[in-house]
Amino acid sequence: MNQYLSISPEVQEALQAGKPVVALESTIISHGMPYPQNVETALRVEQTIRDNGAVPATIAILGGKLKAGCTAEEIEYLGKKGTEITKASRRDLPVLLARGADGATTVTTTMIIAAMAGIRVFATGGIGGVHRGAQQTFDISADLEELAQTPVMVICAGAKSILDLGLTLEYLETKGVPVIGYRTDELPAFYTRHSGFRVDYRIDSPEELAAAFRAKTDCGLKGGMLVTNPIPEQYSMPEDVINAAIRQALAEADKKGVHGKQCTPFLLAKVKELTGGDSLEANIRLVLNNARLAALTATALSEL
Ligand code: PSU
Ligand code: MN
Repeated sequence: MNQYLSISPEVQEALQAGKPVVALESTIISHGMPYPQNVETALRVEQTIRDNGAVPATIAILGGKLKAGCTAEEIEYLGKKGTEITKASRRDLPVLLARGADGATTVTTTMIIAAMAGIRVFATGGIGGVHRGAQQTFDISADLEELAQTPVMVICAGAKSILDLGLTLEYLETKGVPVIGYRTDELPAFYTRHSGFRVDYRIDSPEELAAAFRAKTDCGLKGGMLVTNPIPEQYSMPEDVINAAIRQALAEADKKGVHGKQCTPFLLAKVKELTGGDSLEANIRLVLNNARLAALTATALSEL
């Protein structure tokens, strides 16, 4: 095992016994929600995974260690420090580790660490993708390249339309990443169930999700699989409200010249500010919904 990886005793024991484990990211804690709702949500997500028969592994970089499985105290620390903790993507790992620093893991780095630990299923809110205007800016999230090369199933609620969802799907197609709709034919757009874009396949059960992922890895096809699970109807937001907020956020980012790794956090924070508590509530609900599906899928996978 590599000297930087630190797996919690509970996660280690579960993996050795072949029990289901679900990875969780920490950028959503440190950068995605305000304190204390971020900590409360992270702990509720862990509990949801336990209630559905799996072991949660919240992933982060702490003191130069790649942690697979954080304690409640570590989650509190990640939530309280918030944006002071570096948002860590693939390119950030070498220097953070060499310095013994902390990092909040994005979808990319959570996949990397999950794969190192032997965790195959990961639940989150939304993934990064191809930004609008990427033809000029080249702003394409490293999450897409990670999905192309690292064998982890990512269960999310789609992607926010701060991104160019059409180009994001094109990129994933080129890279050979299966995009699955869970009980839907349409790519969900995070806060809403609809985007107008079709997914590659609709799958209706955790067992079939597990079987598809198993087939992919059995054939030695590299890379992950993207499962998009729509926000439950009763928590989804009115499309006009969310689209107006996204338009305004994009216009402000453009005016301020926001770019690079600040782009996604800026847009997410602006949308939240403009939609108030409603979007936070929707965000919490969809993450819990993904955690449940991930636990059931990890269980199905452990039984194959
Ligand atoms: N999209 C969301 N919520 C998030 C993120 C993206 O709807 O919290 C976070 C995730 O951690 C994701 C990262 O992996 O932002 C992508 O950042 P970037 O676009 O800079 O690659
Ligand atoms: Mn980017």
